[in-house]
Amino acid sequence: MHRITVLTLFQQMFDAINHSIIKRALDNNIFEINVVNIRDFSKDIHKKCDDYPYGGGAGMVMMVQPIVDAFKSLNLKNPKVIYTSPRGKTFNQSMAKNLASYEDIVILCGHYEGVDQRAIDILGAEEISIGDYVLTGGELPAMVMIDSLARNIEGVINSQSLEDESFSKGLLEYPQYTRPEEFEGLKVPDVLLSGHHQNIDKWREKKSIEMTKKNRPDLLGE
Ligand code: 4G1
Repeated sequence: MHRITVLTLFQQMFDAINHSIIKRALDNNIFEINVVNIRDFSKDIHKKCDDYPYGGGAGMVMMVQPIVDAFKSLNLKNPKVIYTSPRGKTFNQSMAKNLASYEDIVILCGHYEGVDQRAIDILGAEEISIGDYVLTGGELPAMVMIDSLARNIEGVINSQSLEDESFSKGLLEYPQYTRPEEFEGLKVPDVLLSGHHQNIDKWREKKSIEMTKKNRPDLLGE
């Protein structure tokens, strides 16, 4: 069984995962998500987990002791440890596939100005970012990574839908339609109703290439 442990100050944010399609896989014991509240490991009477940065500057830094104690309490043998961070390499599908190969993953979520560097060093964490924008914490990035890696675990979703996805071909997806055939004067393209599978495949590939040229020319090396 795959196990993902999240270290966070905002445990309730992870309730959202239990309402996603990943829920079925959790119910089937394919993997388990263990959300640990770093605050439970604070030694401060007020459960304080952040402090002023050495050297000055704005904001607060998450303290090393509660994080390291939370991690040690897990008693994991050889986990893959990730720190969600704008300093990391940008997360992509091949990283999602790679993470799905680990039995034990720990994800540390930062808040405020981030965590004390010694926590990253002691946990041996790899820094991974979900993209270039400012966020208030690493919880949403952690959930993005969990959703994405979980669906690459054997048995979570059917293997055909995994193969069919756009990233496997390096192109964006073609447009999809479902019933009705006409809505507010807009018709489904004739070819999709033709039953001619070769023509349908050709049309879809043409649309994929058009879409990729328009929105993601970088995927075509352009
Ligand atoms: C400098 C974005 C700071 C943000 C430059 C993607 C962003 C974690 C991520 C920040 C975070 C840029 C992520 C910024 C993230 C400590 C807690 C860092 C929140 C924090 C572009 C705030 N992928 N951001 N700093 O957002 O954790 O994983």
